[in-house]
Amino acid sequence: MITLYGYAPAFGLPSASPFAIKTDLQLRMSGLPYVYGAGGTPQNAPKGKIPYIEDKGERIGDSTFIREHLESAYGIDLDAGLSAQQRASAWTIERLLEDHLYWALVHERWMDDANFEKGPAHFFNALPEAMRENVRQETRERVKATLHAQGLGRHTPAEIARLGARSLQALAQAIGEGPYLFGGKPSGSDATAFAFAVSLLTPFFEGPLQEAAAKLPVLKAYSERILQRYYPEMVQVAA
Ligand SMILES: N[C@@H](CCC(=O)N[C@@H](CS)C(=O)NCC(=O)O)C(=O)O
Repeated sequence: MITLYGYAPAFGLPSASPFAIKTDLQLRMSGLPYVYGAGGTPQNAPKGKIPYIEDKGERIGDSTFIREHLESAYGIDLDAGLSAQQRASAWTIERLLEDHLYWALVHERWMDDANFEKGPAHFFNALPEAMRENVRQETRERVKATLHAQGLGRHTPAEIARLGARSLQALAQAIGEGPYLFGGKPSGSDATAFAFAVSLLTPFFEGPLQEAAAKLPVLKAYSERILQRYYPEMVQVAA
């Protein structure tokens, strides 16, 4: 049985991590049986990041490598029916979301004081009180340094918001009439698109990126469509 680590509801979302939401949805798309594992933290992960899975004693980190593993080990193709050009577009969309929009999301959640206090600051609640505040602030500083090294952190908040909004608009254009990214049938990159759409649409965090997402009805309709199809239990809870 496959065990998925790093997937735990937070901030009104299925998971705090869009990458964990992506992997969870790709597991649902694959139809393979799996369970959620307890204690999945970056510290325990093979690559120091969540999500990761354990399958028949093998631990695999990174959502893209997890997908590769599911497809090769179980003879699945989450992009079945897509042309070579569509597969290339799928990869391009995933890279836009995971390697660009993600960092704008991190900026909105970690660098905005109010969002940080109600969101990521709680990641450290389980630590002993004597060290909690230090680790919280050190981690926030580390995220700031990572944003600077990645490059987005060198821009002003308004510039970051502008770039992030362009990526969201590009995603909405790519979905277009839908119902899915590549027509009538969901494929692998819909998991990534869904993960980032819900992560930015949630009103839990406030800021220009959330506002930009909320202005794109295509994103909301698309997320709801995927929720209905793959997360009926959540739709029932919300109803
Ligand atoms: N390329 C990775 C990215 C995963 C990732 O960035 N995970 C974040 C949470 S959203 C994480 O674990 N960060 C912890 C850290 O950087 O220390 C994937 O696709 O799985």
